[in-house]
Order: sequence, then structure tokens, then C-alpha cells
Amino acid sequence: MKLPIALRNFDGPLTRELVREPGKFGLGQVPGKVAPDAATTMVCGFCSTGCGLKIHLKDGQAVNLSAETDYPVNLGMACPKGWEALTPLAAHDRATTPLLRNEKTGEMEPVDWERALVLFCERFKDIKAKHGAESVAFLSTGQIVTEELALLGSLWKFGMGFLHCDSNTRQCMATSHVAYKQSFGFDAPPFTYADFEESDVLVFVGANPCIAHPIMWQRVMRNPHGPEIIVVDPRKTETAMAATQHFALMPKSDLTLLYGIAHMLIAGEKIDRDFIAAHTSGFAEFAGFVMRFTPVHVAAQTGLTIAELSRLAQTIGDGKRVSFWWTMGVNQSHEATRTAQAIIALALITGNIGRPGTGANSITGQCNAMGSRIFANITSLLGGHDFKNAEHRAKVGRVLGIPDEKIPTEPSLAYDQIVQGIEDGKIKGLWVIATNGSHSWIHQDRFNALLAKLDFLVVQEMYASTETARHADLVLPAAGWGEKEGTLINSERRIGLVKKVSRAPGQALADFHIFQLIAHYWGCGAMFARWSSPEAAFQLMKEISRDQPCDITGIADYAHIDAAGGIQWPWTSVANDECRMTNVEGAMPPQQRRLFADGKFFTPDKKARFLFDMPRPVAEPTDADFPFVLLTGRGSSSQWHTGSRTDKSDVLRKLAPAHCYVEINPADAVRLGIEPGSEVRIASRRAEITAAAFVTSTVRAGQLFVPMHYRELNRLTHASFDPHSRQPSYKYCAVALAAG
Ligand SMILES: Nc1nc2c(c(=O)[nH]1)N[C@H]1C(S)=C(S)[C@@H](COP(=O)(O)OP(=O)(O)OC[C@H]3O[C@@H](n4cnc5c(=O)[nH]c(N)nc54)[C@H](O)[C@@H]3O)O[C@H]1N2
Ligand SMILES: Nc1nc2c(c(=O)[nH]1)N[C@H]1C(S)=C(S)[C@@H](COP(=O)(O)OP(=O)(O)OC[C@H]3O[C@@H](n4cnc5c(=O)[nH]c(N)nc54)[C@H](O)[C@@H]3O)O[C@H]1N2
Ligand code: SF4
Ligand SMILES: [Mo]
Repeated sequence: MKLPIALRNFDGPLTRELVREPGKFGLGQVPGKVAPDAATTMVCGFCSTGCGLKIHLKDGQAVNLSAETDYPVNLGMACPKGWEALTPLAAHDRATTPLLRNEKTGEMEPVDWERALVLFCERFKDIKAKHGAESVAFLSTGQIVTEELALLGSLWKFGMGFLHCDSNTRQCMATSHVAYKQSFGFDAPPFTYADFEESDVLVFVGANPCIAHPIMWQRVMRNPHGPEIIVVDPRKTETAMAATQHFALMPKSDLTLLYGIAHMLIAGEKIDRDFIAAHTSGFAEFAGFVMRFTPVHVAAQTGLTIAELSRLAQTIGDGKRVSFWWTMGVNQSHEATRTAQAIIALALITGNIGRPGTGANSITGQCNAMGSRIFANITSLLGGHDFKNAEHRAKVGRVLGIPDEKIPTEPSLAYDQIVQGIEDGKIKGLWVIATNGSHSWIHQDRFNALLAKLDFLVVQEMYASTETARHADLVLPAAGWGEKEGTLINSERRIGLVKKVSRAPGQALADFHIFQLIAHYWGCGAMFARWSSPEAAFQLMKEISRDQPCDITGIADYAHIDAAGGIQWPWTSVANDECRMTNVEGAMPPQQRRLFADGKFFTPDKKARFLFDMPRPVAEPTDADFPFVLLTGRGSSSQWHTGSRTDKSDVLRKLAPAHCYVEINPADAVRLGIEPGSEVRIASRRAEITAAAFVTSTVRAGQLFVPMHYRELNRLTHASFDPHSRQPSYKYCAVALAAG
């Protein structure tokens, strides 16, 4: 099979040899930019902070790294994961060759790329022919570079002719995406990290940045204004301990609390009527709605006292520059979108948006969740466009040089609906890329049982040992961060560069190469000839972004991003009313830019909207049999999600408990005869697990907390979802606890 020209010249000869001898393709995919023994700066591939790491090279290969002092995000700081970022690349369980399950023995056996690719296409084509284009889906990630996400989503929908796909961003950021889109008219987090240092009041709702975003927290610590730091979290987290005010509300009572605070601010005239009149629509309805959230009612629902509520409202009302920050304590709830929009409402009614130190700010999770939200071609058409809009389809088709009838007119099923599709026998084939759903998806036993129902499961991974890869019929070995190039978009909309500084092991290939090869073997390679390299793909995304709120046509190329220390979107090449930040291509942008300085939002009337609903009961309340609320989240700054990467580092492993533990309030421990450190049993309606008892007053009586890094946790969780974002409600289910 002869490869097309575009593939033959991929930063060097990517010919048939790539298929036969991928190991030959070594370093040098950022050609001419880095001397073999110099250092080079790139962004970290773990969390969405997007720190700059200086990679020290010997003979062109990374030998060590340090925190980059000149990068505007982290200013010389890094967290333990960043310092250890190179270690997981050298792990012994890296997938080094495609692996195919032997149907007779059930064992995984190495096969060459040619066979793997032929089989990949044969099996999925076969399922498509028998069961239709809606019978195969992919689940991907917010942890590969934007160019890969865009190529994957385009290949899948335009080239291979499938529709359904989703990513782990659904587990994480779907709520923020929907909340912003509905309220601001575009998925546009307004802030820049300088806001951490410029606020006089910071309100963190359902966020634990000391653990989950330690370098953002360091930025808070640099704030010279002696700020009030407010934490709203049922647990006394590390962040709550460092805060000036902690409000330990009842789990999932946030919506009531936020409406109650809005009521108090409005009743006390602590609002910015000029801003509301000029820049929002629907305030009167919102104000009327929240009047029923009286302090007495809110106190009863949240477990906070009226004095606490008054103090919270007063601190917000008196603040000159108040910033609101939220993360998974909000996004992973049964009424997540409305809760996020209640936070947005507080910022709007107090006029705290568009000025330094303000904003309704969703902190992102994964290194490229923002790239996934805008460029993955899953819920939005590439570039934050709309699949249903014919003009948008025509524009994308024009840039990509494909007929617009190849572009679907509907978005895909969501993750949970894909899972349901497997159960219903409608989805028969699944391709999983850079996510480990067998550990991370909600109600895990069901998910894993359903994987067994599939006719064909492909897992594209750095490690063949993940829980999900162990279910696969075919494993495709992927290069990881540091072994390939591309861009990531961090929480403050900053596009940063990832470079190839290390050789991928064995036959592992960059996801970008794998997608190119699949395009070729599928028979739609010509459609993707323009995507000849990650940087060529970046140029396509640039053009697609033109005139969108995320317009990046002012970014010249990768070298420009490199020289600028990352570039926040928008950065336009022409005067653009929507983006209002004008520039000529290649110019150096100011380092800290926030949105909405002129009070104009991305809605048709340029006004921000209020969206609100009555609070609803949780899906699985506690009862006599299952009397505890199970909270879940991040456990330590050294553990990353399912541990596929961080567990490979001796240093990181030593910084966190190796086995599953549960935080239990001392009163509950005494009542149930549980000794600190002893084994306990935690049961939900779905499963029972064991864990070590960590007796601590950080959790309230009647509540338990288990970190998500331990694979047994999601055996317990209850599959319920926010109706607007379809994000799983990971942070509430009913469980029973007993001594082991
Ligand atoms: N070290 C480390 N850092 C990470 C990650 C990691 O795995 N490890 N993952 C990254 C990713 S992808 C993400 S999404 C972020 C997540 O970052 P965070 O959202 O900050 O982390 P979580 O611990 O999941 O959840 C935050 C808090 O929500 C609280 N919470 C639970 N229920 C409620 C509730 O009803 N109301 C309120 N107000 N709070 C509640 C929990 O007690 C918890 O302290 O972290 C990112 N950073
Ligand atoms: N109970 C509970 N469950 C949760 C959460 C919670 O708070 N509580 N949080 C949820 C959230 S916010 C998230 S984001 C998810 C995260 O859940 P997952 O996405 O399942 O977790 P990761 O461990 O990050 O999985 C990413 C996988 O991609 C692989 N990988 C890394 N880089 C590459 C690459 O470049 N190419 C390829 N092909 N593979 C690569 C890694 O080896 C790893 O196995 O978990 C969710 N699950
Ligand atoms: S804070 Fe996030 S981006 Fe920065 S070094 Fe740590 S994991 Fe990497
Ligand atoms: Mo996440």
C-alpha cells in the first residue's frame, strides 16, 4: 500500500517505513529549533495550569527538567508532577508495539502496524456495514494536543463517516462549557492568572487548588492585597485551612446557597445596577426568582447559620475586586450547570467581570481540556462552531477543502449515552484514546461489564497495562507528552507548546501519526492531505477560528507561541469587533489579557444572561441502609487521576498512600468502633470495597471522602448526570460504612 505524498513528507520521511520500523523515527520533529545540548521550554502535560518546564537536553534527548522562570504562568515554580514529568516516559510497561488479542488463547500478542491498521479498518468497516454509522463510537481525552484532537474528530466524522464520540472532558468540563455558552454566548472563561493576584476577595466554590492546582494557589499566595479567601466546600480541605473563611455547606446545597446570597445582595442593594442595566438581560426575572431563597430557608438547606450567610454576602458585597472560582465540586453535580450559572449571576449582579481581579472563573482540569472544548469536533464543530448552522459547516468545509455535506448536522451522543448505547446493543465498536474509563467512569462495574459486550474494542494508550487496555481487542501504542509536538490550551486560554524532546519507545507513534495512518488505511487519506504535520494542522485551526470569539489568526506559527511564552486567545490578525483585541499577525501580545473589559458578551444582544431553576433533590439520597454521603475528588498533588502516569514515579508514589483510604469523622469512627488505620468496608447499592480508615475532622459526621486515584472507588458511585451538560455527578452517592 503506497502512502500519499503528504504522509511521505512529515517533518522527514514518513513513508511505509513508519509502519514497518517506527523506532527509526527519532527526534527532530521540531526541526532546527533546539540545539542538541541546549535547554528548551515547553508546557507541562498534566494539569490545566499549563506551567512552563525547561527541558535539559543531551544529544537532543531530554535528561532532566526544571521549572521555567520566564514563563508567565508559573514564574519558576512547579508542583511534584511537573518535576517528575519525564519519569513516566521511561516506564517498563509502555506499550511498544501494537497488541492483538488471540481469540483462542485470550492473550495479547504483538503484531506489526500494518496488520494492526488493516484490522482496525476491517473490523470497524464491517460493523459499520452491518449496523450503520451510529454503531461505532470513540472516547477520547483532554490530554492530547489540540492538533491531534482536531484531526481525530475530523477524521472520525468527515473521513470515516461516523457520528458518535465523546471525551473525558465530559467527566470534567462539560458543565463549564454549557454554562458559559448559555450565559455568555460562547465557551469563554474570562480570566487571566494575574487575577489571582489582583483580587481583594477570592471565592472558591467546590475547588481545592492547594491539591489540584498548586501553582495557581501559589499565585493566590503572591496576592499583595491581603485578600479575603473564601472556600465553599463540605470538607475542610487544605485550601479551606489556608483560607480566611470556610463555609462547610451540606453537600449539593450550593445552588440554594448561591441563590440565597444573590437574594441578600439584592435585598441589601449591594449590587451594581449600572452594570446590570448595560450588560445583562433578564435581571428582573432572576431577582424575582431568588426572593424566595430567604436566609431562614437557605440556612436550613445548607446547614450554615444565618450569621455565616450574612458574612459571606457582606464580604462579597463589600469587595471591590471579587473573583469567583469553581471546579469539580460544582461541575460534578446533578444540577451542575445551573450552579455554575448561579456563580456567574453573582459576578454579574455585583459587576465583578471584565476588570482586574474579578470574574466568574471556571478552573479547568486537564492540560488540554480547553483545546478539547473548542477543537475536538465533538459537541461543537471545530473552532467552537455549531454543527446545526449551515454557514458554519460551509466555512469549516471551505478551510478544510472538504464538501460540507460530509459534515454532520447534529452533535454526537454524550459519554453516558454511548455507554447506554452499548447496553442497548446499538453501539458495537469502541475506540478509546488517552483515557482510562475502566477506572474513571461512574458506576465502574457496569461500564466494565459493557466493554465485554462490544464486538471490537481498540485502546490507544501509552501503557498496555491500564484497566481499560486490559479489556482491549487491539492496543495501539502511543507516544506521550514530550515525545511529540503540538499545542495545549490552559485554563486562562493560553496556547502553549509541547515539543518532542524524547524518543518514543519501540514502535509507539504520536497519536497524530496514528490518525494519519488510519486515514490512509481507511481510504480517506486524500481528504487529510492538508494535515501534513501538527503545525500544518495548527494553521488549519487558526483559519477555522477566524471571526470566532477564539480567533487566533494573529498567531503566526509555533515559533511565535514559543517566543511569546504562550498566547491567550483571542489574538486576531485584523480589527475584529467580536474579539476586540486587534493585532497584526506575528506581533507580541500583552502577557495577561482578560475578556469582557468592554462589557460586551458573545450573545446576539451582547448581554450576559441569567439562567436559573429550582434546586432539585439528589439522585440517591441517604437512608437508613446507606446513611453516609460519599464525596470524591483529588487526594494529593502527586497523584494524577487513574495513576497510569504518576504511579510510574518512585518519588510521586512515596508522596501519597499506596492503597485506598477513606476520610472518616472521629465521631463516626467512635460510634462504629473504627480504629485509625484499620480496614473498613464501604458499601453502596452497587458494590462493596475495603479501604484504610483515615480518621480526621476534615470531613463532617455523616460524610466520607475517598480520592479518585484508587481504582475501586468508582465501583461505588451512582450514575446520575446533570441534565444540561450530561456531566456525571461523581460527588454524591449514598453508602454504608462498617469496621472491616
Ligand atoms: N494532583 C492532581 N491535580 C489535578 C488532578 C489530579 O488528578 N491530581 N486532576 C485535574 C483535573 S482533570 C481536574 S478536573 C481538577 C479538579 O480540581 P478540583 O475540582 O479542585 O478537585 P476535586 O478534589 O475533584 O474537587 C474539589 C472539591 O469539591 C468538593 N465538593 C464535593 N462535593 C461538593 C459540593 O456539593 N459542594 C461544594 N462546594 N464542594 C464539593 C470536594 O470536597 C473537593 O474538595 O484537578 C486537576 N488537577
Ligand atoms: N469518583 C470520581 N471519579 C472521577 C473524578 C472524580 O472527581 N471522582 N474526576 C473525573 C475527572 S474530572 C476526570 S478528568 C477523569 C479522568 O479520567 P481518565 O481520563 O480516565 O484518567 P487518566 O488517568 O488521566 O487517563 C488518561 C490515560 O491516557 C493515557 N495517555 C496519556 N498521554 C497520552 C497520549 O499522549 N496519548 C495516548 N494515546 N494516551 C495517553 C494515560 O496513560 C492514561 O491511561 O476522571 C473522572 N473520574
Ligand atoms: S501545577 Fe499542573 S501544570 Fe504546573 S507543574 Fe503541576 S501538574 Fe504541571
Ligand atoms: Mo478533570
